[in-house]
Amino acid sequence: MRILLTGAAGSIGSRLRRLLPPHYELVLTDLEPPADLRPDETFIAADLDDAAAIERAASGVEGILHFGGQSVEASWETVLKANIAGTYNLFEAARKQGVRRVVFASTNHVVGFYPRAQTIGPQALPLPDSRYGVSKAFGEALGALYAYKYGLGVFCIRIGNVSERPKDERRLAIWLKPEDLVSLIRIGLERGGLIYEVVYGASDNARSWWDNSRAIELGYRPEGKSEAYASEALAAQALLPSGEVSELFQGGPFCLAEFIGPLERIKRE
Ligand code: 15L
Repeated sequence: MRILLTGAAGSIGSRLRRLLPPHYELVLTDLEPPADLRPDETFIAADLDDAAAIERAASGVEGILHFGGQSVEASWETVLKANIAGTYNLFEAARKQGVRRVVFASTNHVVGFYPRAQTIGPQALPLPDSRYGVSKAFGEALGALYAYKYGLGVFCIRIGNVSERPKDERRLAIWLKPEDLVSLIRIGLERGGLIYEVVYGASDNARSWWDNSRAIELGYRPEGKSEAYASEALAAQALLPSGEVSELFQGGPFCLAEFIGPLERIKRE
């Protein structure tokens, strides 16, 4: 399968360039080429805000992995351009070019304001903790529209935190081992009959806040277990500043940024 990867120069994109080639023929895109682009890699420079450029990049591919755009909180202008207009351009390009599947990199920050004490599934109403989280909720909704109206297969992954090992207490609950992300991507691209799904991008984490049974039903078998890193993650946590808002909610520091309170107003059991 020939697959377009947006955000190829980003941190997850860079890992995927290393992990996906045994499975797929990749076409890479981003604003600028990755610094370590190899001669055997295909790269097309394109701004997500430029609909025509994205459509050209999507020509002749069977699937798109949409990992491009803004990946943390930013000004409204930035989020609007990169993640609202950009994601619209991406889905339009997929529709016009007859792309069969889109895997959308969503985020845990779509549901960041759920308390850590609550276990939620993919049907939880969005409670975004940032403009960035709102833009990813928009992307999930847009994916549903293109799946139901225009016949695409769309797989949204609410990614926790992708890294070699979980970095702190919060990441023990939401860690996603890079190889497990590849397993989810393969379900999104290859699973027969897929119309529209939302799953959580998390490994087999004992402290998880998410019910990921839908992903398991679709064939996901995560190999990463964050508990193996619990002592080092908790030691790193002890060095971080503590705070009620960032420790109460799933989105952590994304909830705290710009939070004006009072906390009692939104505290839930
Ligand atoms: C995200 O959505 C970000 O892209 C990533 O940089 C991390 O901040 C991650 O969430 C997280 O919640 O740890």
